[in-house]
Amino acid sequence: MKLYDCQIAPNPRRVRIFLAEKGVEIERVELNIAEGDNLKPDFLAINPRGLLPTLVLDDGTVLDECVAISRWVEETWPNPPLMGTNARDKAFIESRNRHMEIDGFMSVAEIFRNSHPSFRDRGLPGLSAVPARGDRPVLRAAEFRSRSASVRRW
Ligand SMILES: N[C@@H](CCC(=O)N[C@@H](CS)C(=O)NCC(=O)O)C(=O)O
Repeated sequence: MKLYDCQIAPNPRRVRIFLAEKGVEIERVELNIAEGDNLKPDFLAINPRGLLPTLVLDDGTVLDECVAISRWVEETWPNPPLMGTNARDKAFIESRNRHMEIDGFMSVAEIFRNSHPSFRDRGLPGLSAVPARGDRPVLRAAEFRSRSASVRRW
């Protein structure tokens, strides 16, 4: 089993935090996104999306997406449970995770990808940046930030 990782990138970090909370060690292969390691043919043969984190299981199954990898870890090492143990908690955690990803993370990623020159042709290989039209991603990120400050804690 191998986890394709990148120390400087936020999505791989989410999985590293999840693994640390679980106390689970997985062999890691460090790729340097800044140098384009993730866009080289060797890695694109593993994950054609060219995105990290990517986990390759012992049976050859390739999992990408932080939440999918975390789900696999949660089911494989159930303790301590991090994704809820009953219907209410599982649904609550899933809903908060989607708020964070869709409202927060994606809007910030759109701003970054469409405005930072280093990320012109990144995100998905071959898909170039589209200069942001209007301020919608900025407004979405600000809305998420203000809503998060007042969200009910559990
Ligand atoms: N939705 C994906 C996002 C993965 C993603 O965008 N990863 C970034 C690092 S934070 C990446 O691999 N970028 C490669 C690039 O920009 O070339 C997930 O949750 O894992």
